[in-house]
Amino acid sequence: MKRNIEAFLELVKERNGHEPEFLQAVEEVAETVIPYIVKHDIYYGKNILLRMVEPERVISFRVCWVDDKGEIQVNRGYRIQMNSAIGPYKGGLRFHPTVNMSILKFLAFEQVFKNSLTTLPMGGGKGGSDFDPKGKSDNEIMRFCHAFMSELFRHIGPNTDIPAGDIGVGSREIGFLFGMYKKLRNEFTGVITGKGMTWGGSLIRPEATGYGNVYFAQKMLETKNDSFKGKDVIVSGSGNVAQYAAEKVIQLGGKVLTLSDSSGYIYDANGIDIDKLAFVMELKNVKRGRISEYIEAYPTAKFIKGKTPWEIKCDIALPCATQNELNEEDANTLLNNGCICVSEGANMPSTKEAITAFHKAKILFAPGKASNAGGVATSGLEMTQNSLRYKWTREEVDNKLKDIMSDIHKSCLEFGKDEDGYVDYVKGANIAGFVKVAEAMLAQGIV
Ligand code: NDP
Ligand code: 2IT
Repeated sequence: MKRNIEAFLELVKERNGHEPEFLQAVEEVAETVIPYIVKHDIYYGKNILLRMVEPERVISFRVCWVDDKGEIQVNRGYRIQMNSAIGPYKGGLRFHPTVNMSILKFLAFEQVFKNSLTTLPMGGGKGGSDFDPKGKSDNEIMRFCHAFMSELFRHIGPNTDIPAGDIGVGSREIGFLFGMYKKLRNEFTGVITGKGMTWGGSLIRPEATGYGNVYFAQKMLETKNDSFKGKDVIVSGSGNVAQYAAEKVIQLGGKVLTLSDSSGYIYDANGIDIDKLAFVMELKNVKRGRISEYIEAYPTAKFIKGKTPWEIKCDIALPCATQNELNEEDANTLLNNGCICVSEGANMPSTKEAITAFHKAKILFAPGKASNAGGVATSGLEMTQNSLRYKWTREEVDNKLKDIMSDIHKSCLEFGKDEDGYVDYVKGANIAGFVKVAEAMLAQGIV
């Protein structure tokens, strides 16, 4: 078995040696899925995983735009159309200076498994740009988004590829992107998700990733007859996912102690309550400020510059910022402090070594492709409402989201339970996600 996995990874490394994040994501899947393939004749010898690690299509393009000083700026735009076996390509757009092929291929690869887990008919894709929205004016953001869409529009469509938000792409950017798509195509379709409530967006989509992550963690805690009530919770990030994860934790009776951004973290020993969270939302989403400004409003809290929040003692940790933000040392600190549950809101926030430490300690650990799938699942619900030209209520969408997270949890139990009863949610999510895509690929032949 070990040899099978090594031989596969050697081949993938030969082709993608310069893409560390992509290789990291592939390695994690290969280690759990190859043993399953070898045991099941219908998949064995069909090179399904080898086909899955090669994107169906990679689009890379130039994005030229003019900044407020009248200078011409040039950025790179991408869309990775990874796998369309079970539905049109679906996945977010990331605008961040670190965006490159490795980051987007890892995200697109993860998205294929995640979307499969949602049970909705969505293939996987991801895109974005090395454009940095930080410090840009609204007009600069608009000009960039319009320029980006003036090329991307040829490659997407409501039945082909449906982008959405991710880091650096929120409701403001989605508006500008949609506006240019509509103008160029002269049609109003649900080609992007995360739209505003008055023009085709779904209720609960802004909340969905963060809420979904907490619903998933709740399901994991229930297996131990436990809950969020009275728990100390640390959250990283202070963007879309972190904000709504924090909101749901507070609603369920947990105490949120931290939030962060790329400059450091804030620690509020009294807990970040709903009023303080409203302050953070205004600070981040409207004023576009830094998390350090929290301590100006709440001076009893502390700002710890240049660090991540994992050193704070907690029961539950929700990493909701970015990839590889939690390493082995952080994992050991969390474990030594008595942490019982880690549920990933971000994509691949824990390093491989950190996950090994969590598994060794046999705590509850959920990989992002399972626990953050509520965002894309609700995007799927937005697509359905757009096709039906209909709008479900907040409660209807929230109930569907809860059901989907509960179903994903069940799938993880089905495929992830070890002989000693410990649930390896990484293995469970990878195999459950794989099976559905593999069946579709087998049925459709060599294409
Ligand atoms: P936002 O842009 O709204 O927020 C990102 C947050 O993460 C910010 O607080 C940002 O801080 C912080 N961050 C970003 N990069 C770094 C870095 N290199 N080091 C430290 N902190 C960093 O993005 P989202 O909340 O939407 O996304 C967060 C994570 O969740 C990502 O991994 C994304 O892929 C994942 N995700 C998002 C979904 C969605 O629906 N939006 C769905 C599923 C997963 P700063 O402002 O300083 O950059
Ligand atoms: O990583 C993700 O799942 C997202 N950024 C959301 C994708 C989507 O299509 O809603």
